[in-house]
Amino acid sequence: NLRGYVEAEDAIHVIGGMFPIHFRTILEEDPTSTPPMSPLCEGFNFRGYRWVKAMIHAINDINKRDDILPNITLGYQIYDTCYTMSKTVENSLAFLTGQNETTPVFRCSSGAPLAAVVGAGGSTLSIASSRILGLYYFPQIGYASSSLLLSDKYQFPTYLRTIPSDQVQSEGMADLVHHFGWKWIGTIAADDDYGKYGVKAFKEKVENAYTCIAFSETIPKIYSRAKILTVVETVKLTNATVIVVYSSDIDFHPLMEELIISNISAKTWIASEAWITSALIARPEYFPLLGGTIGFAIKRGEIPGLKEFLLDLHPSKNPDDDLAIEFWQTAFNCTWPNSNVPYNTDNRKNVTGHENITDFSSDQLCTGEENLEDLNNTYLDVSQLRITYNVYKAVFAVANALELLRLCKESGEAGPFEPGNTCAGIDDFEPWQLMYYMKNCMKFTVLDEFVHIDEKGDVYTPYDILNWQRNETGEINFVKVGIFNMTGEGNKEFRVINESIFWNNPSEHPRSTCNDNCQPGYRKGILQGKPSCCYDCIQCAEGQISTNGGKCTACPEDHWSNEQRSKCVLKEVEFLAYGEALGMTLIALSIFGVFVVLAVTGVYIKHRATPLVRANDRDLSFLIQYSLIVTLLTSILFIGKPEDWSCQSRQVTLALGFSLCLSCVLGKTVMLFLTHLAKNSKVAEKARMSFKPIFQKIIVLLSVLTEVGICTAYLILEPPRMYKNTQFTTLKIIFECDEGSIVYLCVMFGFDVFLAILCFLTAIVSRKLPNNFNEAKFVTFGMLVFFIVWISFVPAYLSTRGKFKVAVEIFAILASSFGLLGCIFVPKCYIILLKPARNTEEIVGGRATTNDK
Ligand code: TCR
Repeated sequence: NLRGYVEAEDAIHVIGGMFPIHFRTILEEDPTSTPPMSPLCEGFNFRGYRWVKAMIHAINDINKRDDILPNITLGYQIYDTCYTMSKTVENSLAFLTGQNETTPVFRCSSGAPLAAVVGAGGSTLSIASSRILGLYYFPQIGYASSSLLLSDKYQFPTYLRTIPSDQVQSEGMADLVHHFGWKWIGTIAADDDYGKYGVKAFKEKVENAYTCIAFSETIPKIYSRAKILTVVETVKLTNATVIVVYSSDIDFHPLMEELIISNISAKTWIASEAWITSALIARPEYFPLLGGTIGFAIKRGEIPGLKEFLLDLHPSKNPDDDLAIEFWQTAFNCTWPNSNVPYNTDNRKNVTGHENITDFSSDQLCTGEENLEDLNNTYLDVSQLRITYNVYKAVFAVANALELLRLCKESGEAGPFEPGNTCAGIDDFEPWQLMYYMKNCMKFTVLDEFVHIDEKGDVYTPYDILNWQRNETGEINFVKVGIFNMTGEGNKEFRVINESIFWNNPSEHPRSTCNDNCQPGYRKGILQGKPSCCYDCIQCAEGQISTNGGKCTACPEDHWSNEQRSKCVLKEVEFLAYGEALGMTLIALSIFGVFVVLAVTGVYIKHRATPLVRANDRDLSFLIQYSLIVTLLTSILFIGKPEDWSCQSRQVTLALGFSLCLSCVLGKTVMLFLTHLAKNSKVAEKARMSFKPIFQKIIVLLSVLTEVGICTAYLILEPPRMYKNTQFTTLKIIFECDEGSIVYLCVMFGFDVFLAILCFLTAIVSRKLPNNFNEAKFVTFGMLVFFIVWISFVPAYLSTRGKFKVAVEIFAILASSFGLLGCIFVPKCYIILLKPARNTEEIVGGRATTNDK
């Protein structure tokens, strides 16, 4: 233990300090057979020793100054925590008793008054000591304890610190992880209040639906190789490439030793503040594993004169200074003559393969001539003064409070303390009185930096984001690649310069995901019992797509998914097109039919004066020919992409065409029928004679008008519409006509059928007329063809789909038109053209030519 009293003329106030000057205590096996003893420590911590020196340097600086605590000299009393809880508790009790005994008697009168304690290193230690010191309202100010727990002023009423809470650092780490899009992260925490609460805060901030924790391991506090190996195994097996380590360097170091043996590579380590610049970890031999590490470091500071102060050390200066001797022995690997200060021992089992207590001490004696300046060692490295700077600030914080306390009396004004608004005297005050100033008035300036410690005892200082890179000589450089500054809840600044980062990874910017993203066309499928970042990729269902491997979405109505389910493509449309073979054939047939009809018309016009043409009303014949042209041409309306107009016109034109045709035929057969009847009765003869040709046309007119009426009603009330049929198959859209009202359709065509039946009946009755050219017989044939075609049409129509349905209908139209054409006109043309001899009044039946007088 270091007790230093600066020579003083005036009052001496002692500031206590607790630092981890050693790494660990030597565990004793069997304490019951001897009186209990405080354990010894081993593993000299150069960094901790530098902190000690920084505290002493700060006190010296204050003592030298006139503007703060003039004429008052500060002293110090520093204990080694050996990085263990038991030592820390023991030290805290010693502070309170003022003795090296562990009997808690509050503030012994002997010795100088103790003002406050600076320390104690890690969070767990600060928590332990603060619980004891807090009982007496004893001010304590930490320089490295960053656990969130310490912000709780109910539990730790007298704890202040010059390091920001890990709440801030965890927030920064989460931002970092989100910044680089890492989704699958491992965490390793030291088994203490720093690691556990730090990782907890980190997890709370980082975990969401897209970011998951791959594993959470802890590093044992008491060295255990078996436990460390399980952590190594996890790191080896995991597919997470980003690992957050929340631990102090001292705890992380043994794990590092094992990790380096197991040849793990291509991981990116995220360092917490406690090991990012640690010389214990940042060693060139660890670079293959830890190169590219990114981490947070609190603000760096420069302390003038510290380097010289650190160099001002020699064991011969003070023979009682065991630490100086141990320092010298460890730094130069020699033994100081005539001293029994041990060094370089390692009593842990198995740590580096050595089973038993090991003493690495060398037989070489130290000469005292060794040159400190040649020493390349973390003790002398003043390039990364971060915690060291915090120590310096902490000492100034105490001095500042003391100064305020002193000024109270000096200013002569009323003080804050009950009763009677008194001030406390600088020579005799109670710790809680100093605590009053430490709590309420913590705004001061250290080395030109303004420091503000808030009511919770917390500070907010910016963090540097550092990246480990190797320089030419193979040493590790901590390159600043960004900053993180949080000045309160929700008020933060995060900046990283991606380009300047070195990655320890073959692929420049490491990615960390449990699974790769799903391919387009696939979606994420939950895996039972796994975190949401791990999933199966499942192909989207038909008709659904995913463009980025995320969600499957349904395609719009007239679209369908492609084979890969990566995009929606227009559905193939189906209709009977003009261009295709079937369509062209049908058009050709109908045009051919039209030409035939025109030819017949031509023949009729040319031979219009002949009896055969004049017989049984020439006008009706022309009308029939005309109507056949109409029906033949309507088939063209059925071809091509259906539109509303074509759907509406096609059936109606067809029905009208047929009704015209059939009514004209009926006009003829009625005449034949009457002729037939006239053979047998006088009355009928009379009727036939009075049946003027005009009546035939009236029949035609009435029939056509009736049909027009039906069609109009149909078109107005429930007209057909174009319709995209997507029900029938999912891959195609069938363009077809929705017929609107089936009832109207049936009535419309039913009327045609009715006319056809009438024609048939009248014709069949008159088929035996003794004529050379028996028109009735051919009409009967024609009607038979008509019926056969349309009767067979129905089942054919109902059993086909899509464009073939239309083709069937066109086919029926063409067939029936050709049937009528063939049966009614071809035989006549045959006679007119080829057998003109038979084209005479007698043969045709002169009486039939009544209208051509
Ligand atoms: N807070 C740690 C201890 C620690 C530390 C350090 C130890 C911090 N930074 C640097 C050695 C060196 C941050 C704790 O336990 O709270």
